[in-house]
Amino acid sequence: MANFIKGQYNLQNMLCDVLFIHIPRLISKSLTINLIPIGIFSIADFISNRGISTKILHMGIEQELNAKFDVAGFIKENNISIICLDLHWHHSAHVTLKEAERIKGMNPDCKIVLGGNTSSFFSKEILQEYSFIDYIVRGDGEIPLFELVKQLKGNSDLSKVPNLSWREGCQIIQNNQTFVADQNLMNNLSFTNFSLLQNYERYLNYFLDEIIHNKRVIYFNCGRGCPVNCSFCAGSNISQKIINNRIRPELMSYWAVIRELKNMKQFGINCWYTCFDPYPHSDYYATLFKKIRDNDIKLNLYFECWSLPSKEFIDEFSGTFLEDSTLIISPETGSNKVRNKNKGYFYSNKQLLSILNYIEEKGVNCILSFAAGLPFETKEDIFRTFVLIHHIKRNYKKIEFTFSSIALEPASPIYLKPSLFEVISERSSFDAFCSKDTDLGYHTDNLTKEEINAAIELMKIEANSEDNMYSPFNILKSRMVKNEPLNFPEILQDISKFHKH
Ligand code: B12
Ligand code: SF4
Repeated sequence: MANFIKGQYNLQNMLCDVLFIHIPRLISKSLTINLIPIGIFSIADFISNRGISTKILHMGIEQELNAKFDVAGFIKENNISIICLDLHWHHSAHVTLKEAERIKGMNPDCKIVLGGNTSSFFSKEILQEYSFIDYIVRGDGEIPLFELVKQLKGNSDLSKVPNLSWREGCQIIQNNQTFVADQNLMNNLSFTNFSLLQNYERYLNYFLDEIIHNKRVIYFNCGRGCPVNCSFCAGSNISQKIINNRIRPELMSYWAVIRELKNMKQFGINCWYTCFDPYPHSDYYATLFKKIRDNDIKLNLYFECWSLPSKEFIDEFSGTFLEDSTLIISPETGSNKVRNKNKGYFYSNKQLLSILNYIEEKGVNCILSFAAGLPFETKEDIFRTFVLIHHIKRNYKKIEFTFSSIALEPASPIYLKPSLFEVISERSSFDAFCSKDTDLGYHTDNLTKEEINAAIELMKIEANSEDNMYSPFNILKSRMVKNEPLNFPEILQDISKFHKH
């Protein structure tokens, strides 16, 4: 706690058996891989409770605090023998492998373990092509990593380690994926043992500085998995089956969630962000929120809804959390047809507007998230998104917007079967995700990448523009009326010219 109060950052000598390292990647203002996967905290806590000394290091934070910090040299100096790197988000594949190679070059005797969604999905390809990676833990990592460390320190029978991919001579062995964290195990995991992270104060303050202002935010989900299949999502039911061998979502018990929230408060966290809503029509959260009130836990909550929230949910939400709390809803498109074809949980524009009325009535903050370039989406469908944004902008006071493109994610339904979704994939192997460039990785039968990106830029302008003849909505509307083509890149260029002058 002293560290928290004084805000000191320092890197002590770290004598530990297992070091987790997060290699960040800052791609653009809106896309960074700066967060450590939440599951790293639970694995690190799990193995350290079983007698394995463990630390977590965020390479970006260390370099921010000491520009000369060199992770490979640090490992050598501290003689650490097992290095765990998360290769969860594909965007960081390139930088993670580059750093792994440097670490191995300087520390030939250390063992490098990868884990996380992307490395789980491409485990065979990675082990075949990158000799400096020793092991990959596929899917949930708690028991497999514990068993791996035990074997490495003992008699090295790797065939006993569940979920492990490894090399025997030139052969890649994929042990059975028998470990899937269930409710019982999850209830006993801690996601909030931040003291395992070196200089955790800086990490907890990252959002204070960068994203959600004036808040110490922490991400935490009350379970794992998803029952539905959104076309673009690599956390969908079908993807979870492939990556985690998880068939259905698993939810933590209320008492375990309450314990974690109380722990958060001890670290001065005043904002909980969650993106886990597998059963939107159940009363799981309504009941949890009542218990949060009973326990007098005061927090802001940012809640990503996987469908539309019900009125009961909104009542409980607004009656439980502090005033900056926000609901994030992702209609993605203004076209009912496109939403129906792409989202696991469908709702119509009419249902959306009706619940927005209630959200406004209750004075709850709400952010709507939109995209462009979804499978089956035409330019006219994108115009419907502008119509919806325009309508909401004019009729609702508190609703905000966010816009982003949806990249091709490995193991998502569109990655697995692009032609079924009329998508032209530009990435079908691990190497394709390893390039330094990160773009959408696909285009569709109806839209080029340039058109998708321009449409998103126009949406951002629309959200902030006055309702005059130069607004993207009005320009698109007039083109529709005159039956002129909706050329998003050209319109974007014209509007930019207008802004310049
Ligand atoms: C919650 C969530 C988030 C949270 C992240 C919170 C956090 N700190 O982890 C938020 C909302 C911030 C987020 C952001 C992003 N996310 Co996200 N997210 C999810 C979501 C909904 C659930 C993930 C989760 O909670 N898993 C459960 C936790 C407990 O486990 P875990 O962290 O995965 O770790 C376990 C295993 O993966 C494994 N493991 C992980 N790392 C390692 C390392 C080692 C060495 C070992 C042994 C094991 C291991 O063991 C852990 C414990 O068992 C999934 C979709 C889904 N339904 O699963 C998408 C998902 C993971 N996200 C995704 C993406 C793309 C992103 C963004 C890049 C989006 C963007 N464009 O900005 C950013 C990246 C942010 C960053 N790194 O800074 C993709 C990943 C696809 C891919 N293969 O790359 C997914 C699958 C959704 C999708 N769109 O397809 N996300
Ligand atoms: S609801 Fe859709 S976007 Fe959310 S995790 Fe499930 S499949 Fe992914």
